Amino acid sequence: MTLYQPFLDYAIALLHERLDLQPYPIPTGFESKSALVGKGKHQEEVLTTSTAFSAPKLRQIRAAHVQGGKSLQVLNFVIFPHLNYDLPFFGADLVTLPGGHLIALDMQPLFRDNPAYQAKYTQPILPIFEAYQQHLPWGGDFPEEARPFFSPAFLWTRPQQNEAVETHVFEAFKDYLQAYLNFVDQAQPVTDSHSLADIEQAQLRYLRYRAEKDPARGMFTRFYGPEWTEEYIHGFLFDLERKLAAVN
Ligand code: DBV
Repeated sequence: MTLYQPFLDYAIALLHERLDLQPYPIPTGFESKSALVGKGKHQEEVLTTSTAFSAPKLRQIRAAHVQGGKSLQVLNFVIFPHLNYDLPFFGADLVTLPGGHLIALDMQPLFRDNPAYQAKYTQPILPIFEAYQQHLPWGGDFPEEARPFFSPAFLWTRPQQNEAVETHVFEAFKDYLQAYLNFVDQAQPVTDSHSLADIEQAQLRYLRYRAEKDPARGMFTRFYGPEWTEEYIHGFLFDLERKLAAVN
């Protein structure tokens, strides 16, 4: 069992329980990819597996799980709502590298500085955020240009111990995901054309930023080469532009 497998198992079970899940296509060759990394007794297999679903209000629910031994574990899990809902993105970036753990967990807003949006999608999460923040202190520096994409309930932390990940981070992940699914239950479709245009712009802004600045690009390129990596990023991890191009 690897560090983030219980997170993924929990998420999939909860999603099945609460949503009408449909399979979401994963491009051929990207469901699972492995490489041997390092030399001699440091050699490790690094396996990246992908999981994806859609649901009535959610365009893409997807996970990338990287397993490369004790000091290389990553679960990147993102939910992209359909473009006719004002729902935030669910974003979890759970990263373990030789230098330690790096945890980012948030309901990433479409409209960061809009008070009505914050009242709807951030205020209800703040008590959860505050309950965990005392155990999981602020993780320090992160890219200034990423700030608009995170809410005031952004849980950003660099725990020292595996145990903190297995306990506090896991509980926080469960609470954020449940709270997100409550928002999904309540969400009503947006029909006003101005609002729809604003949502599409906000989704594209987020998606372009993440595809362009993907912090895993270097790692994937080292393991699997640049062609596989770019296709994985644009054809699966952050695929909205491709999907829009395909229908227009
Ligand atoms: N990050 C991803 C995907 C990953 C992934 C798809 C599948 O978006 C992994 C893998 N994140 C990953 C790795 C690192 C980080 C770091 C491997 C470590 C990179 C390294 O140290 O070499 C949140 N993730 C980070 C960082 C942040 C996030 C802030 C530190 C980056 C830095 O300091 O430069 N989540 C991440 C992020 C956004 C988000 C940047 C922006 C909107 O939602």
